[in-house]
Amino acid sequence: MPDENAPAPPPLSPAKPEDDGQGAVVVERQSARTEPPRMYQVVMLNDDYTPMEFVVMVLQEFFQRDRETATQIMLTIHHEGRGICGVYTKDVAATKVELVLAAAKRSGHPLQCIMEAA
Ligand code: TYC
Repeated sequence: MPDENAPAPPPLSPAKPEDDGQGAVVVERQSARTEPPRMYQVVMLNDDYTPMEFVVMVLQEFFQRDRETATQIMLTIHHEGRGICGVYTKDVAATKVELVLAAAKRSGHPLQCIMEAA
């Protein structure tokens, strides 16, 4: 049933002539509604060498997981081969992957982390 109290959607913005500074008038119509951004999941992969404690620390530090949740995610990765650390916009996901790989490299662990369209 339609909700009569719901606010009306914003009207389409009208085309607005603009002076382009070169003697021509440019008319542009902006689309009224912006699509939500595509989301990307950061996925961590299992290996036989990275210490469990390091993975838990990474999940707490870079993905803001509490210790219990971080441990659960780490165990999922350990048993199933991969696990989702979090879901973010593209730039944020890419930054998290870089941070994890840099931390792993600094510590001499082969931990791998990738991003995938969610
Ligand atoms: N399998 C590793 C071990 O037994 C632990 C581990 C968990 C490594 C998750 C990587 O993404 C990973 N030490």
